[in-house]
Amino acid sequence: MKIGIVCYPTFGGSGVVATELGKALADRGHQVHFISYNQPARIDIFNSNLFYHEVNVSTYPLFDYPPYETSLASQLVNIVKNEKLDVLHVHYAIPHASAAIFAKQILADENIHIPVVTTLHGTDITLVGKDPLYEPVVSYSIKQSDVVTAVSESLKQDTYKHFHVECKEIKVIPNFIDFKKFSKLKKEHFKKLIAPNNEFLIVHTSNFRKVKRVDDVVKVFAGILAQQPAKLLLIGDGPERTNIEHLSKELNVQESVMFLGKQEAIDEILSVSDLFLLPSENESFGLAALEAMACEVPVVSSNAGGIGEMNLNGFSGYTLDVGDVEGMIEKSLEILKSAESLAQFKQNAFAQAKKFDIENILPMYEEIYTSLLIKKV
Ligand code: GMT
Repeated sequence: MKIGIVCYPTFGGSGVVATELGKALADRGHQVHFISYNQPARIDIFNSNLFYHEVNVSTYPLFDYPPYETSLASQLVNIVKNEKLDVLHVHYAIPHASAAIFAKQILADENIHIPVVTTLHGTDITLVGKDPLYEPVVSYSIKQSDVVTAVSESLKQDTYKHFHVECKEIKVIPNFIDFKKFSKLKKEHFKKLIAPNNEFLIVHTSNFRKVKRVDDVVKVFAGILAQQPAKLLLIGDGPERTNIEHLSKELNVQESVMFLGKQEAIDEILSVSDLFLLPSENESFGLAALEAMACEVPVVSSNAGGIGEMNLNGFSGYTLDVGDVEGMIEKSLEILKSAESLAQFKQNAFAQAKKFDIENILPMYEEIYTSLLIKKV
């Protein structure tokens, strides 16, 4: 099959899911065309089934806001025709779904039928999408997509709550891990380097936006540090970083907090970590936590959105109410209280992550593409 994948090229979750899905589809013999404004992170250019098309936006003095969506729609039309694509799979509703629907309608005018699969990821629904500024376009794009998927049951319900799309079936296909490419590595020397006194390594990865509540990460860490020797590894960057630096100083834990910035080799860091914190205000799925679990790292998280569908309370870690810092400290210490307890939670975290093996999830997407192809004939 020839599949066009439209996504954000950034380190964010939806881009990672789209890229990993495309790579796995290419490994299975499909021809995959990534369409984005930059080459997606983690893409493997040495696979003969993988192609990358850059979306260019020409500027003009009149344009305070360069028309990215128009450019994307036009280029989708050309790519579908030139590459004879069978299906377009767009990740993140804004503006990918509406651009794809526009391209679909232009192509229909030329008697070319291109099915569009839209995967909703989270903030495209729960934060940005429901903004009245975007809502009508997002609703229309959802209704006009041939198939709509959401990465959790919680996100599916949020979509029905915020948009008038009751008439549209939304399939839940959870995010996944490709264990052949992402699993615990032997990095003992690395652990010795950052935790020379065998401190517990607590980790958090995000884009440091308000919704992630990184301040709670630092507060929970301060509570852990008061009881156990530990270090906090903060991976990622974003608007909250300066506040977090200040808070670390205020709580007098700055010596034990390491800001690692954006990292590609996250699996290497996770491989030496003991506990992952994800106290988000809202989280449709929490791929970062699943990646931690795949590297045998238990998770203490909030129970917001779809996190609880992935992090099983009392098994792979604990889920607590948003903002329950004391509870998160207590449960973190419970996991770390003994070598036996930590080993059990690590084992459980891995077992839980295994349920989201790409081998189980990828066929769900292939089934959708095939059903659309059959309809097309
Ligand atoms: O805000 C982010 O976390 C980034 C965002 C994205 O689209 O890149 O992540 C969303 O999609 C991820 C992949 O499906 C999910 O794992 C994240 O939970 C989701 N983020 C939120 O819902 C806040």
